[in-house]
Amino acid sequence: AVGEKRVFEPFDKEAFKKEILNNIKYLFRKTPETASQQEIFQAVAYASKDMIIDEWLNAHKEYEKQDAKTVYYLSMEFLMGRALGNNLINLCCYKEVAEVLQEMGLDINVVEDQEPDAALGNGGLGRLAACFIESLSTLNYPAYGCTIRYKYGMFKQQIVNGEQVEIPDDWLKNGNPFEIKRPEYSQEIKFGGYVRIEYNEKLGRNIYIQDGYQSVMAVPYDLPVVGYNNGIVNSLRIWDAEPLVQFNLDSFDKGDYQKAVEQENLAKSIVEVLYPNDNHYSGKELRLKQQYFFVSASLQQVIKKFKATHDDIHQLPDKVVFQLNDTHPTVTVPELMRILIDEENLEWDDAWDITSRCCAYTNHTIMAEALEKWPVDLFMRLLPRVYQIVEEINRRFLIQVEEKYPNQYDKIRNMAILYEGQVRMANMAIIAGFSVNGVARLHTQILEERELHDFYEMMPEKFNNKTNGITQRRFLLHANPLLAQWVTDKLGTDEWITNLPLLKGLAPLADDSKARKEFQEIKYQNKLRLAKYIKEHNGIDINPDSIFDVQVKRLHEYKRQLMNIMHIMYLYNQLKDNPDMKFYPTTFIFGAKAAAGYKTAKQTIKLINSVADVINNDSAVNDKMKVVFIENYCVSNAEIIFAASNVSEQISTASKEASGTGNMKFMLNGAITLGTMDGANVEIVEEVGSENAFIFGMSSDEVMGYEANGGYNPREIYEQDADIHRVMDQMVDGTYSNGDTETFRELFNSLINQDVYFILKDFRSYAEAREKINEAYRDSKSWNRMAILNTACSGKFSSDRTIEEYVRDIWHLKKVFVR
Ligand code: 26W
Repeated sequence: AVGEKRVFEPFDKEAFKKEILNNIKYLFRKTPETASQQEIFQAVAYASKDMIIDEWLNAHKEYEKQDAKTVYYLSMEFLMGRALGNNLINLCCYKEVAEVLQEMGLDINVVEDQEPDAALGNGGLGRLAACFIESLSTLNYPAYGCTIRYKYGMFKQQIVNGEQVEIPDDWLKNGNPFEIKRPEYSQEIKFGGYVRIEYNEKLGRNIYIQDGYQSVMAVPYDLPVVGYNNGIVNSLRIWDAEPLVQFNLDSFDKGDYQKAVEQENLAKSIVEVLYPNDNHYSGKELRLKQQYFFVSASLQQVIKKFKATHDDIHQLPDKVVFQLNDTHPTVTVPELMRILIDEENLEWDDAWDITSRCCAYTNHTIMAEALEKWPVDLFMRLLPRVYQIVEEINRRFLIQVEEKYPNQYDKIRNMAILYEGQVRMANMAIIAGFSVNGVARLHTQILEERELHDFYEMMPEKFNNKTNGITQRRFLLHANPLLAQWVTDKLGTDEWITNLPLLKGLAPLADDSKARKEFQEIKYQNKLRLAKYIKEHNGIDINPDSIFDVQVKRLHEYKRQLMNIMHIMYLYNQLKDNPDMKFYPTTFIFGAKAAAGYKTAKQTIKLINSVADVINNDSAVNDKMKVVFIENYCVSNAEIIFAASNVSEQISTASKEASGTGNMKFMLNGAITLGTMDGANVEIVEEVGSENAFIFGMSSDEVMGYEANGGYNPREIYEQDADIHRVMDQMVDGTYSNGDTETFRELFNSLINQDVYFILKDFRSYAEAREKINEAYRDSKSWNRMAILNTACSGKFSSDRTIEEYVRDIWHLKKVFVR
């Protein structure tokens, strides 16, 4: 068993039980019999935190002793999910704690279910950050994740009358047992005002002073990030905002009162809520405030910490690296310049050299609407001194461009930071940093050859690829204990937990009929678990013997959930016309949140639920197909869903999905990819072999070719393909809207006029691939063979591999060992 392998102190069950009982008593004045489930969760969480604290202290003592270089992963989002289960797993005492709880008459799954998800993120980018810091700890690297302590995380989704309703996520309402407040590291953050210029005799130059500003206090809380069985605990540092001066009730000074109210409001508003936009920029002032708030706080703290033990600031790049998770924290660049010039009194060239050797940037999307371009007037008003520095960075860069490409104005148009009244954050990140990376091979190639071609041509040495990955500790060991145990038994070792490529050793079992039976039985048990979840949460009965065909991810047009549901409408027509058609029973499962203001996405959710309503209530087809929309798709239910899936829908328009990481979680759990040649799907197919995946649709080159010519004519397909015609018409003839013809009109119009994402164009090829998959499932021998091979070939997609590549090529960290 996993826990027996604990490298450090053996786990003391009796002591742990006592600790839980004590916590129940001293925190809540209760007994296990009278405590609520939430209180029991808290008692267990605090007991586990006590196990973490020593390792946390120890690891940091060792970092300081070795003066180890540290990566600061700066991200507006960390989609952590629940902590308890994973902390216990990484402390190697999950089984033992489960036993302790059982002896107390408690079920560990029920206890875990009391914990709210820490949903400080939207989707892929935020979950990637969470996997990365977990891998960093497991691989013994000193690291901090830095972000905002949002009062409200990603909204909870309810479906009412088929429509998405957003419920605030009050995740801190019962407190957070794992966090520790660190008021001693508070930092003042200044907004607005103006810049006063003064001549300084000693420096022999002008100095710049921000005056008339408003400020807030950034107060950090630390969350432990436990490494797997290695005694390393890093921190996720989440910044809260507090007013600088507390209300002084004795003061009758009106000015003070006014100021106190303003500061209170500013502090409250900054950390109030996570923006629920994924892949869509909306130039909101408050968002820029959030960005500057957590970046400035993190940088100020890093510099103070560095200076406490070093006297030459020029050595900063030897000890510190900032990884910018997309452009959201790019204000790091001018803020670090500001600190070095205004506070450390460096000259520009010195400051620039240090800044560029400390900053590296990751690009996560080529979607044009995701690009952050702040209006200059807004930027200047909010961050007057920082803006001056942006201007100077831009001015100096354009001189270089002019030197290298005289009179080539297209170069300036493409690469300038300041252009047409906007501050283009991606350009600043690329120009300033020493590294620019994409998140899958195809994505990086598109960046180099197209989106960022001018930059690539000018500074090719900065560009590199880091194909994304996922942590197997959460997405196999915790999410799928049955499969995890099977893998350990078959490999005769549990070393895959920290060395995922060892899964390759399972490949021969694909040809072993006993192993295939076992694998199938595990999948079946996981399908029962998901069926139970769906029954409890959606009230729908599903058939565990049916194919579980699953698309779970953010709702976005480019991800083409619409193509999926239209194909289900098409299948339904076929089954109605031809009841004896050969068709293996299938449950089509969706999970997706739409950004609150994204109308097309919300209409798509409505369409999926409306189709589900009709189909699930039609007894003529119910033994063959069902459609389920799982409410509130999030990290905690994702773990249950991946484990239970047979088919992984990865059907984005080729070139649009930078990488995808859900695709990897499905693969790891033995689901077969039905996908386009997009993002990391390309590398998944390369690993598992094209005979073990179902690939369809246009290539990224074809897509980009059409785009260069202004698209294609979808109306032609509508006119010529009778099946598509019928499905399209059913969107607007009331079939799925109780006779109303307008509910889905906009979806219909967008398809027939533009079809920006080539849904009609790829439809036939998708239909063929789905038919093949339906056919393939009948042959359980070959299906389970494929499924085992998917798990066996998923070793590349561990975030451990990704992190080792970041360390080797970008961060240059050294492993730190404790004890
Ligand atoms: C400014 C609004 C905004 C918010 C979030 C713009 C862009 C984003 C993210 C970059 C969107 C995102 O999550 N991208 C996803 O990143 C994953 C991790 O690299 C990839 O696997 C996904 O393909 C990519 O869509």
